[in-house]
Amino acid sequence: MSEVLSGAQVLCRLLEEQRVEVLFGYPGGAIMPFYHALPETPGLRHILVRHEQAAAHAADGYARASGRPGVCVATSGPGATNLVTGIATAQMDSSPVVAITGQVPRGMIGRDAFQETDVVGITLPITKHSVVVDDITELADKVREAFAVATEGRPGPVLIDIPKDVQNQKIEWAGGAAGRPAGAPAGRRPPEGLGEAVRLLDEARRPLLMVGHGVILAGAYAEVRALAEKTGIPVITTLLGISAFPESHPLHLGMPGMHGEVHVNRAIQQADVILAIGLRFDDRVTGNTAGFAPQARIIHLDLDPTEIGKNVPVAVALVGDARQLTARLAELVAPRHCDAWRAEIRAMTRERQETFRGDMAPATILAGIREVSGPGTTIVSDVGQHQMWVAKLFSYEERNSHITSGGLGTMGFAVPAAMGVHFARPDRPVWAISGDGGFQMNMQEIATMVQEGVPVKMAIFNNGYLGMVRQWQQFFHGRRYSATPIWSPDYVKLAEAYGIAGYRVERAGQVEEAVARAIREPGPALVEFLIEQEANVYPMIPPGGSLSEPIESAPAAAPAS
Ligand SMILES: Cc1ncc(C[n+]2csc(CCOP(=O)(O)OP(=O)(O)O)c2C)c(N)n1
Repeated sequence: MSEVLSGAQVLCRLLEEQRVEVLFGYPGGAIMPFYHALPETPGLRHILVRHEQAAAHAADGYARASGRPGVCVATSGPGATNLVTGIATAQMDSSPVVAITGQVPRGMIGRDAFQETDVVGITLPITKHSVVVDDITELADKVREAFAVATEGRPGPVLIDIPKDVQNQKIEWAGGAAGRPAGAPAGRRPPEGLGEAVRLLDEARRPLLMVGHGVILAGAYAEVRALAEKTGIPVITTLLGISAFPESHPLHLGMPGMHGEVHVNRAIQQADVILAIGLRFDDRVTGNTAGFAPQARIIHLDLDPTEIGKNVPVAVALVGDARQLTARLAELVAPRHCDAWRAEIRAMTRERQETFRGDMAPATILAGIREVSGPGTTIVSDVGQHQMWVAKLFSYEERNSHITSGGLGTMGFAVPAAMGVHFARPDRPVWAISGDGGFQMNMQEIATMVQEGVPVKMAIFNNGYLGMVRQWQQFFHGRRYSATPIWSPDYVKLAEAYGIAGYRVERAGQVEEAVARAIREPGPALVEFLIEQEANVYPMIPPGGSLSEPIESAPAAAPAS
């Protein structure tokens, strides 16, 4: 049976067909037909954000937490351009976001019409795929293709731009008869290197397993663990690989790179074989690649062949699904222990150098949150010093329980992304942890949470500075704190203005009670932690430096060059 529907109505049907449950968006002129049709589809829950950037981050958070595509919607022009940072964030971290934008009517395109921007042009370099729907007859194929492209192979964002008159065009619609385009991933190279990889791993004396976001995306948790346990190879988790492997596990070493622990980076520098699964050797992980892992032969397992050899030379490439390939490796490698090597690494471990004035050490705050919130809590962090503390000082045991913007390093990510995480896992507690800078970038989303009853708990690590930039100024610019002191409103009063509970914590003894009260609130709640203003993150590999040369304490003040 067929019926005559508008493009906007067809779009709603297609979203239902793709099993979309929630959309994050903001209306405007060029997307009005879609918003007119939306209430006819009660299965689609729309969350009205307060800024389109937040819609994209929320869709991204939803996608990361659920493994399913997250959807955001905006109008043309400023609505569409406001999505851009969120789309780029999703692209850098391989997150399947589908962005739907309204466009001016086809007859107006190219005439500098009101609120016209070439959003397809703008987003081409930051999406997997970006298309205009030129006619209603193309709508179904293009929407289905968008969902397929976003999720298949290495996930990533896709943008569909739909002119207003196409949303209003009519078509005879016979339901989901038109099949989903095959969308088979491009020919994958067979894993020729499997035998060689097994040989290298079996013969290695100082092997390491480095685990990245690809392990979470592929759900290869059990396979990675089986491989590690069969061989005793120590496991390093990158920033986006955190929570791919339980941190209390005796084989877990920690995070590598710019703010990685000394023993982790030293182990990399000493390793003779590194098996890297689902990671892309970001410069924050490798430091200066010329000095990265100088003794290691690298086995790189990744779904995306273009990642192989991009940043570091690779001895063996394994291109394909992390789950299947890791399972094969785990079957084929010889059982062994790496006790001597692990003892060597233990001997490289340094006492933490950080000292905090007062008792509001980040570790104390995070321990309080962990203690009171319990297992199953998802931590969504923002970008800066607190992001590194949250990565290193919280023990992640649950799979995929740590979410952050790694590749783009987008301040303002945490609060809206945490909203998306809540919709993906409504029964589990979610904390958004931000600095006072990043929080002020998207704090308008408190209103969204109040309106929609989203019980995300927000923590602000308030140091009165754009802390990470201030730290660089302290270390590398002779303490010239240019444009980094940052004023904040009274967050407790801000919370009050939004009608939510807000707490200020100034002493370690207050942490647990404030956290417990925030958790008891049925809706959103906010806790501000006043931390030492000039606390630093240690150790630190200076930008462009080698992993062998960490800074472990503040340099004496010297004039900037
Ligand atoms: C959108 C955006 N603008 C600028 C930066 C550069 N940046 C990186 S960390 C940082 C400071 C963050 O300060 P805050 O949010 O207070 O967190 P803290 O480092 O103090 O924990 C800045 C400005 C960024 N990453 N993202």
